[in-house]
Amino acid sequence: MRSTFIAGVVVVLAASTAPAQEVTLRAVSSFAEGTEFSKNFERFIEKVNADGKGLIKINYIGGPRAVPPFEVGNAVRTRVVDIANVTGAFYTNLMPEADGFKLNGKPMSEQRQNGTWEYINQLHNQKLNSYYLARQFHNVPFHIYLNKKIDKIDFSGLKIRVTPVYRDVVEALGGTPITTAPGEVYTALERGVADGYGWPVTGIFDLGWDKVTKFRMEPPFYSVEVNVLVNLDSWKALNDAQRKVLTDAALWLEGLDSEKVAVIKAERERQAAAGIQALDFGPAASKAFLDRANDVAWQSVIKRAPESGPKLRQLAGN
Ligand code: 173
Repeated sequence: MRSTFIAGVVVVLAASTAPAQEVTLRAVSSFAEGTEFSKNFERFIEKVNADGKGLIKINYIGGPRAVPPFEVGNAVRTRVVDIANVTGAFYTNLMPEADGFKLNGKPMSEQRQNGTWEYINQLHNQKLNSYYLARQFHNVPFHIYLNKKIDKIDFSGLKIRVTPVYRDVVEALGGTPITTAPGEVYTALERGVADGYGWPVTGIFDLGWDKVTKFRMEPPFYSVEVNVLVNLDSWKALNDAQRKVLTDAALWLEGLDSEKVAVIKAERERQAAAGIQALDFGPAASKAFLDRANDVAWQSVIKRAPESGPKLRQLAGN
């Protein structure tokens, strides 16, 4: 009793006399820990914790076991977490136009200069009560992976696992979309619930999908976007020095995209070595697919976000 009381007094004194308080931010990722789309965020956390010693610290809670992927946007909006690594495809319920970010594959250095970052930051301020700290993977495209061979780019009769990223194009080409989180892809393929799935060119080995994948359809399309968002109240509560640690680390994180050129090349070779066969229908069919994929995606974004959709398209220039 007596010793507990004394310990309590000591703690209170220590807290009130501490000079500059180190702030701790709680972080989650919408992708599994240690996998392709979490790895650079995890390096970012290490950097912030090293560079920000005594000023700012990130406490990484983890991946989808902590917060389900499609709820991460809401968790950062409501400050259940302070910082999140999440793709816009997972929070289209709160921001329909987030589906349009995949249609801008310009480097972030350019997007920060031409007003795109600023506009997308405003959207996040308003709709997600968050600050758009960084966007990663602008130079990493998506593919449709299949277990049934097709002889032209037509998904009629095929059930394809999607997120909002691939839904419109899969439907436009006659497929039946089935939405799942990444954590359910393996089982859906193993059980034949899905005949294929959408996913970036990288990362299929992380969860063992190579064992349940036969084909990768060409061409690659769109542009991966995984964002680092900070709850806006958490952001405003930081001082300038703390914000600088985060901003400097964010620019460094965006710069890591340059590593992806080599990673993509190695990944395609690894897929071939694992027996995953590329289905390539030649330049004309590929161009027709890319045009269609671009058109249906913009139409869908503009329909759901009549004000911001056209603005995003103008900024993307496609
Ligand atoms: O397929 C997905 O789950 C998805 O939409 C996505 C988005 C960005 C990176 C990886 C996957």
